Amino acid sequence: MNTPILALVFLLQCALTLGLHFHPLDPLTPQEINKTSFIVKKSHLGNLKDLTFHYLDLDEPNKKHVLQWLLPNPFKKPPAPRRRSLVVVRAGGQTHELIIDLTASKIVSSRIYTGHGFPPFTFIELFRASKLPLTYPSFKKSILDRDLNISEVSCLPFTVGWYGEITTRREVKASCFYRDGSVNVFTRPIEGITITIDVDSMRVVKYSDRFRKPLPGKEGNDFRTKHKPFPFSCNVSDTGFQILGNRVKWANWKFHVGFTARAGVTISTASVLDPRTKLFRRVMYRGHVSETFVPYMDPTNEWYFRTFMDIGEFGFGKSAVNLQPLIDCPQNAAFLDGHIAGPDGTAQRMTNVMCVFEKNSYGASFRHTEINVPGQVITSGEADISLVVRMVATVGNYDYFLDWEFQKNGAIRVGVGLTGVLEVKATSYTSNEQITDCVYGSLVAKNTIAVNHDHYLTYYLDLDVDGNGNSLVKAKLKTVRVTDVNKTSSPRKSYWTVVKETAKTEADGRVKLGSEPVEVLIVNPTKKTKIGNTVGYRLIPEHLPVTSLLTDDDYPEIRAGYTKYPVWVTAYNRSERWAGGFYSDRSRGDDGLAVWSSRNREIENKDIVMWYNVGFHHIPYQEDFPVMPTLHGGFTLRPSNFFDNDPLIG
Ligand SMILES: *[C@@H]1O[C@H](CO)[C@@H](O)[C@H](O)[C@H]1NC(C)=O
Ligand SMILES: *[C@@H]1O[C@H](CO)[C@@H](O)[C@H](O)[C@H]1NC(C)=O
Ligand SMILES: *[C@@H]1O[C@H](CO)[C@@H](O)[C@H](O)[C@H]1NC(C)=O
Ligand SMILES: *[C@@H]1O[C@H](CO)[C@@H](O)[C@H](O)[C@H]1NC(C)=O
Ligand SMILES: *[C@@H]1O[C@H](CO)[C@@H](O)[C@H](O)[C@H]1NC(C)=O
Ligand SMILES: [Cu+2]
Repeated sequence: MNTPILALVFLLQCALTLGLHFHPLDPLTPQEINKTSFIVKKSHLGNLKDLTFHYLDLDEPNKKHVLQWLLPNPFKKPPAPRRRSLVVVRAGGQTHELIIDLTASKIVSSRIYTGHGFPPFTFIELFRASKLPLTYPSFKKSILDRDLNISEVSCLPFTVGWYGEITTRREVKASCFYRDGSVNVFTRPIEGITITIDVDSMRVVKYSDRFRKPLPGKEGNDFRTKHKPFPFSCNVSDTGFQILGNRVKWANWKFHVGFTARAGVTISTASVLDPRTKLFRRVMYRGHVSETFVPYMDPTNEWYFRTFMDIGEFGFGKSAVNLQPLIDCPQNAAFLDGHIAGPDGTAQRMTNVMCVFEKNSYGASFRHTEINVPGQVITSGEADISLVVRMVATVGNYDYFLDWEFQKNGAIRVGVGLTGVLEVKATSYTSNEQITDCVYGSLVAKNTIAVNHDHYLTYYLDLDVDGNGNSLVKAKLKTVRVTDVNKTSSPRKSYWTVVKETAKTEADGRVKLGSEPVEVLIVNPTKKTKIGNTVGYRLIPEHLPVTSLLTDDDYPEIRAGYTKYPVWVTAYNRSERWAGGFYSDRSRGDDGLAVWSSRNREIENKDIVMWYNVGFHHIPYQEDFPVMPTLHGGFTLRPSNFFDNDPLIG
């Protein structure tokens, strides 16, 4: 361990070269974002028409280099990985990928992307697309014909997916809603109209007005709370947490928090203290939500295309909201800002988009009462306090809570909360008893069908349990019959036992949960506990797994084939991060988790990545209107023979 002097040298070294709490995975600073766009604008691309920044993020340094740099060795410390940014711009009708070396202030690579799919939309594009219908003559006529007032119409651009077209362009389809004094825009769709917009030229390229449906009323659609936030004090513990730059230290955990336009919160280099050795041991190199997939189950002309990939098409970081004290985060929360690049490539501050707080579950993290010691009643236990890092992404109508929760027992819980307003469709029905045909959803209010759909939040989990070399183990519970030979010795006829299977290749890394009892573990086959068990972490889903019910030949399924299994384990590859592909707008499923996994690489005792789909089949119910009470899901990664005993006892 460092002596105080060594620690001081180390701190001075960091402070001098890089800023006091530098970490190689720190998100780009506002200065670095500005510098990147400045360099791009000065290049040949600066002369092209419509230079727009769609992606601007840290070009993640080589993992080996990062890990070496993080080793606590102040004298032999290697130079910090060079700061580089990865940029995707659109200019002259093409998609350009660039890598900028920020230290040398130069472009180190530049190429035109010619594959399928497009980068995320910018907010300016989405804003302009939302305003376009309001000046489009055919639309104005449709609104007038419906006896509606165009000043009270709001349109929203929806991404369109891919349905086998040979050539595609960057398109959105606008759906329009009638406010008429109401704040819940999404509950009053003007049904029957589809407006296709070419986003590059920002023109309406197709317009159809096929039918009319009654406009759902305003009654009962106000989602504003009538209650004041309840100020409470939760005197959780006196340990508290420390945030130094992007590094967080709390109880027995230390980790790094980042924020990117695409993923939102990222957790990196999470390590947990071993109470026996007093050393931190590695658990996870990087974790974040990688893609979301929200396909609606209505195949009709106005609805079939609604198969959203919110992270690749919009960005969860870009959609992050300012968190509200006492509602989104408790009184004891610390709020953190993030920075993203705007469409012009300059840094934009996103204030209070993350919060960090200690959470008291008001359960015990353990307890025991012992009454069998003569003359004594011995009771022990501890309050269950954990540390939560939270963000909320509001993507159009939906709001997603995303939590990373660090527990003193060594577990990491990932929590997802779904709330917001459902995407609804206008109908002439006012009572469920009138409905005889398929309406593709539930009548949740008069003239209002909430359409059936799914949500899949796919988590990227680069676990490095006690080192890089990890394996996937399926611990299967098998029923054993007590054989005739033993009949006389045991009245029992059966029991269950555990049969462990280690996955060899990526084909074994696709795990169907729920069809048989099985526990999924990521182990380090080269590390054992004192008494010889293989160290590992196991996955504990909070709900029965939800996987896609679409047929394999359906286009949304071709794009999101990775929703067929809840768990995937792949070989680590720095470029394989986004489950639905990097260019997921109008993607064709040719880049993405399912394709990478089909390479069938070896995954035994290798650097591996686990992917977990937190899925929801959403059949809407009346209580989901006008705003949906938060629905929770998630999973826990829990130490399993990682420690020598209960880390809460130490
Ligand atoms: C980045 O550029 C924008 C636009 O020029 C400017 O407003 C902002 O202050 C810059 N930020 C930094 C940290 O230099
Ligand atoms: C249309 O709405 C606008 C703004 O909401 C209002 O000022 C105007 O009077 C309305 N026009 C008609 C014809 O109702
Ligand atoms: C919280 O702690 C403060 C000061 O330690 C104390 O005055 C207050 O009563 C406590 N509140 C609760 C709800 O326990
Ligand atoms: C079953 O019987 C065999 C032979 O008698 C014995 O070796 C074995 O230990 C017994 N197993 C159990 C579970 O009792
Ligand atoms: C890493 O992933 C990229 C994208 O899938 C692929 O092109 C490349 O061949 C992979 N590299 C290795 C070493 O597998
Ligand atoms: Cu839903």
